[in-house]
Amino acid sequence: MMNNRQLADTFTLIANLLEIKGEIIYKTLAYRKAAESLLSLGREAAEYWKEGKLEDIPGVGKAIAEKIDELLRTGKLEFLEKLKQEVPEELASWLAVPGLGPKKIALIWKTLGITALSDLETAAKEGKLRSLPGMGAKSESAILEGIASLARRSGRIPLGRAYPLAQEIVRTLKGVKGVVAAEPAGSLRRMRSTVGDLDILVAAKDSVPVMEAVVNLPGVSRVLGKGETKVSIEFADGIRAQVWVHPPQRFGTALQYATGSKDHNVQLRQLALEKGLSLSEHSFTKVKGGKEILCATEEEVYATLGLPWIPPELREDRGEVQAAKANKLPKLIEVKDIKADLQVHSTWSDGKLSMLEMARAAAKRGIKVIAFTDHSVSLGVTGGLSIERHEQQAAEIKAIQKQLGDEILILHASEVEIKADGSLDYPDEFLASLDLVLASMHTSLRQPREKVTERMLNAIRNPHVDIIGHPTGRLIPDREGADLDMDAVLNAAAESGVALEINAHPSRLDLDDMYARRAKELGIPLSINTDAHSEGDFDMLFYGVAIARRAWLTKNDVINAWSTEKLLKWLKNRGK
Ligand code: DGT
Ligand code: CA
Ligand code: ZN
Repeated sequence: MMNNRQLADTFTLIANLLEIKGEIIYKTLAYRKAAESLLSLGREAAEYWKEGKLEDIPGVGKAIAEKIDELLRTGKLEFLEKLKQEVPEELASWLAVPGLGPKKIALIWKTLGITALSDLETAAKEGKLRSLPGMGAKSESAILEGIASLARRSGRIPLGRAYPLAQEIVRTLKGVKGVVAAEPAGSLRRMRSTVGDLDILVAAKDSVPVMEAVVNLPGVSRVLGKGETKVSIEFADGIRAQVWVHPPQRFGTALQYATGSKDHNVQLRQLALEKGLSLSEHSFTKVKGGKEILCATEEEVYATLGLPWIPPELREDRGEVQAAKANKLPKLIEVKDIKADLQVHSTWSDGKLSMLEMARAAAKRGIKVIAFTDHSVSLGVTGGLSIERHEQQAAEIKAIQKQLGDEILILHASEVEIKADGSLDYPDEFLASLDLVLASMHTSLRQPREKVTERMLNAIRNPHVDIIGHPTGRLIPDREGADLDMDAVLNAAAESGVALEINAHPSRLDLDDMYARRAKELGIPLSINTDAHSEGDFDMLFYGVAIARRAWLTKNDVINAWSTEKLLKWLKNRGK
């Protein structure tokens, strides 16, 4: 049965094809709205469907509900199938090329009769686009540059895209006859913020039915290679995956090997040799005599080397093997340790739900303290708040706090814009009156290094600022962070005592693990926040926690894992 992401992808595809077809924007909006709503929904649409309540989903009216119903019942949509006959599906992928809109796409397709992106590139190189009406040599080279930048950035896959896909594959493979276990491995299991490809490990005696199931997974467009125990596939959107099948009694060594990283594995093989063993993906072998030692679990692999099991997030050859040897692995933070969410938005700025709805959604997930950090006044597009509007928000907080009692504590906060000149969006007196101040940059991120660093230092040194939100401002996959002098930033943060955020949203994951680990070493408190704009966003918390684990953080290092008393005391010491 289709999940929310697949439904959303279907509606986005419809909207894109309709636009290329030349339908007025207004007609495509309902599909885009539905797609967006499905992606941020806290529950599966299929559950609403079973209850006959599809129209309860925000942004879903009668027409969309009928389409969801058809998709859930049949896995197909007659409307879309017809549309694809009018407008080739491949054209939708052209929309990802910067500088190429639906009108131009339709023009090129209709005059040149091409639908593949590679043909578009060839046509541009051959100078065939410049003579089309309304185009010229300039727009032709812009398209070429756009295709090139697309290729550059599609190099690695955002974890937020790869992770749900891997879960789906694993779920399907677990249902295949004879499969004992199926687990994601590779950089995805280590929870890197982007991954090159997906690696999936399956334990089964017979690999044939698994291979069969893999090549028949929904969305597979090509089989890149198929051996006896390994198969590589490519999905229509270019994502590649390899699935490895090993007998259950050898699953431990296989999973360990495929999880990597390569450098971590080199360390383990070295350690094995010191013990007179050679380690491969199949087993340990005694160097003398050649006797095999099989490991069904990873715990056995590490135990054979005299080590405790090392969490996958640490396996980057950054001292984890030495720490394991000395029995000094950190007790890594877990999702259940997180008690506070200190960056949350509501309808007071650009959030989708009211403060009451967001607070309830957070409380349902075990959160005890929630800070509403609606945007500040200069970020006009998000409905940033004037001081006057803040006063109204404060009154609403008071009222809903009464309603919620001790279910959850609400903090009146703000995500204050660090403006291009380094000043903050509100005067100090007002900042001092808030329960918490999170300062971030959203604009002019491409300032030169010195300027943007100075701007950040200014915010860090402001005694009213408690947390720096998504410090580098990067967006995965397509925007690099500001060109900050991170040494200067971290040193200033250590000095001022401000906390640095690990923004949990998979399009941010900012700070990333390396900086977060350096921050910890400098004694800087970290803050993991969802930056939720909708209920579904709260479920992205685990991505942020994973980055924190990759940074070796324990619950002491993260202010969101502190008791309410300790957190409030910390804020109080900062003058709140
Ligand atoms: P990625 O996909 O670029 O994000 O990174 P990984 O770590 O997933 O690497 P990948 O997909 O090339 O290979 C998956 C795992 O297979 C890797 O984490 C460790 C293992 N592996 C690959 N090549 C080698 C190798 O040459 N030696 C060893 N020991 N392990 C390897
Ligand atoms: Ca990989
Ligand atoms: Zn933000």
